[in-house]
Amino acid sequence: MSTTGEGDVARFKRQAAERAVEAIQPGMVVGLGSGSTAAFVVHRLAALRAEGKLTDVVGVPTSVGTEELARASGVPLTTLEEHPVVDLTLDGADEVDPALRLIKGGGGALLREKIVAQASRRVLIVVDAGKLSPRLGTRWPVPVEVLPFGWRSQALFLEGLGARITPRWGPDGALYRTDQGNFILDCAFGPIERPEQLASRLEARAGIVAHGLFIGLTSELVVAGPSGVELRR
Ligand code: ABF
Repeated sequence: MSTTGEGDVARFKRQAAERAVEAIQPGMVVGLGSGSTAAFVVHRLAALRAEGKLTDVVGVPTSVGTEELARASGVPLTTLEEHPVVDLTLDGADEVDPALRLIKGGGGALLREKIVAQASRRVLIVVDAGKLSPRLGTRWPVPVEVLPFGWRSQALFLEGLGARITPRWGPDGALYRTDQGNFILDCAFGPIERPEQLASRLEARAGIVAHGLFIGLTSELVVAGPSGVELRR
């Protein structure tokens, strides 16, 4: 019997990312996601550029971290101001259900990731098979980005919706700040029966800037696991 160790997960992420990069066509404006899987996308794109391929592709980064990685790798960047429509976005996820609904934001970049996804003609989500879940909320909390102003009121509101709240902390021992300077409340709802309904309630609340439920945004999923790399629509 084979086991799936840490090294295997990294390999699956790389394999899925490399397959996803095959969807990039010359001249495209490409949304560059955040996280370790999306980092494999940036590395692959940089390697292809070094071979003289896809040299006219430009990226829209979804986080300061991805922007820094792309710059360091020599991948040219643009902005949504210059290109308000993105041809294709490649991004990771924390949890994916059979309807290709997602939980994202474990890395804290959920707001920019959602803005870029909503600005994209096509969104390709790239994951290792360990991210697949029968029901969202089973294996990951929903990250909710809140304004610092009134954040404790938002925590009470979220508890009222049934969540167990963990404010996210940064490595400096202070509350974690997103690229926009906001806080994140990780909300463990348990398996979520109606993600659309929960998303609507979160979106109706002032002070909640973004949430990690990505619904109706995934065009395709590339998933890699012990049985190979698979494309799902
Ligand atoms: C981003 O990175 C996030 O939305 C998600 O939280 C995370 C996935 O991380 P990794 O690819 O490192 O598993 O896509």
